[in-house]
Amino acid sequence: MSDEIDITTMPTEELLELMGEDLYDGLAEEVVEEVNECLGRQMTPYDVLTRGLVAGMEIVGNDFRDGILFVPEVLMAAKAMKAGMEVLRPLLVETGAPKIGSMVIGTVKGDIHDIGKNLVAMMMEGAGFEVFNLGINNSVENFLEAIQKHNPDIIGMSALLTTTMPYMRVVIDALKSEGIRDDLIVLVGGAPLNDAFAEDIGADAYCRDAAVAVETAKKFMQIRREMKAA
Ligand code: B1M
Repeated sequence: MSDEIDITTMPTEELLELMGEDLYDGLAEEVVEEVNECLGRQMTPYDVLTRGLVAGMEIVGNDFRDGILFVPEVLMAAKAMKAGMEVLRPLLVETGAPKIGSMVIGTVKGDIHDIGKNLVAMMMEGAGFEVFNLGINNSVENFLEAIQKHNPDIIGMSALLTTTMPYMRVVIDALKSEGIRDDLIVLVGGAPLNDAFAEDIGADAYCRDAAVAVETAKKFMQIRREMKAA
């Protein structure tokens, strides 16, 4: 569709709308062009991400829920989203700041959603954290192994399904059994979660989105530093 349109003369609001439509249609090449055009207009990578890609994916999510879109179409949209994110990735993770902490992050067992988790990983890197991204479908053993290997300050878990979110409790219970729960900051996120769930399973905090994850991680790191200094 965007082949026939000159995106360079299009007002930015329309361009963002088109990005959402092309993401919906799974047109990765067009999405990449539009992301680059937005960046060329001096939009911040974060704005392109949230006002373009994430907004577009929200519409995909609604239509998936309502039975208008099906898995193959959503996969195409996810591919287009990832292509756009790849353009933004170096810009979001670029930081001259010294490392302020480290994080192991993964999507829990049974769950293959990774777009939001990857976004969190990128934004955390951009904020100066060293991030070890375990990918999708992670068992307790994967998390424990990564914790042993990387000795992180933070463990982040993502779940997008109501059927997989209870697995976060399994991981936290394993941390308790291993006697390492209190050595770690445990942050959880994903669309079906909320504050009450996080509290109930014994996480330190629920993070609504990637920006909140960064803020929360920084806040907990600060508390940690103060406790160590005291
Ligand atoms: Co799926 N899917 N999906 N899906 N999918 C949802 C989650 C769903 C809500 C769609 C719907 O019905 N409206 C629904 C879940 C219903 C439920 O459980 N309540 C659903 C379903 C049912 C399924 C399948 C079961 C469908 C099927 O096979 N019949 C299946 C499950 C497969 C599995 O995991 N075992 C499935 C499959 C898929 C695809 C493979 C097609 C694809 C995933 C591709 C991929 O990730 N590589 C997919 C997609 C794309 C979605 C939707 C449409 C979009 C998710 C997304 O990427 N959002 C989603 C609908 C929705 O969420 N509204 C849906 C964009 C992303 C930026 O947001 O992931 O929320 P999000 O991440 C945010 C925050 O949540 C937070 O920060 C992120 C960035 O701001 N956050 C964290 C996330 N993780 C965090 C971790 C942290 C902190 C914050 O750690 C500290």
